[in-house]
Amino acid sequence: MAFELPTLNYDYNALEPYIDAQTMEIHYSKHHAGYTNNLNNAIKDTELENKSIEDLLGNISNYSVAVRNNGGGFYNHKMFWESMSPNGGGEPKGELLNAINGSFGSFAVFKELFNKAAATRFGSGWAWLVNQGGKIVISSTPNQDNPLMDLAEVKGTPILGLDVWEHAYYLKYQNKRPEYIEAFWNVINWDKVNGRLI
Ligand code: MN3
Repeated sequence: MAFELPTLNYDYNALEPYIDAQTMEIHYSKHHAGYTNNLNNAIKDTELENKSIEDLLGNISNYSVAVRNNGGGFYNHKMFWESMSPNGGGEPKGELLNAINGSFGSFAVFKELFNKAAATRFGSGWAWLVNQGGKIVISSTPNQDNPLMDLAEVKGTPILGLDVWEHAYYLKYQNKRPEYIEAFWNVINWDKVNGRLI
């Protein structure tokens, strides 16, 4: 069964001014659609066709570079779109806030460490908040890798991811990745992130 490009639950301009409509349109309809199509092509007529995306990623060291790059791209972007909302921003509550305070001491420290992970990932990649059985940690990965992959340095279940590929911000922010990272905090859907933890 082929993977399908997930629906975007808001308009391309819904996250403005933080993420501009043109970037959203190209990112979703070209990049994410491309990863989805290329993943399907990479697994077509193979034994991988009937596996879940989680199953593919969890055993990714056994598969081709095409499955790794496009399977990661398919999963990561789905999660990324769902992690944002026009009504997002503010601060997390409930279990997630408890977990953040437990791991990092405060929301402010967590934000600083996440920003640093996103800003210092060299080249293209992602910053993550990762659930390791109730304890949450921050990590980053290159390319379209993610913490579900068996070859990830920091493994666990990603509950928040930030795309720091240039295609995610260059039209609006050019070389100013830190400004894009700062803008992201205004659109994070904390209820969704909290729901992934519990
Ligand atoms: Mn991207």
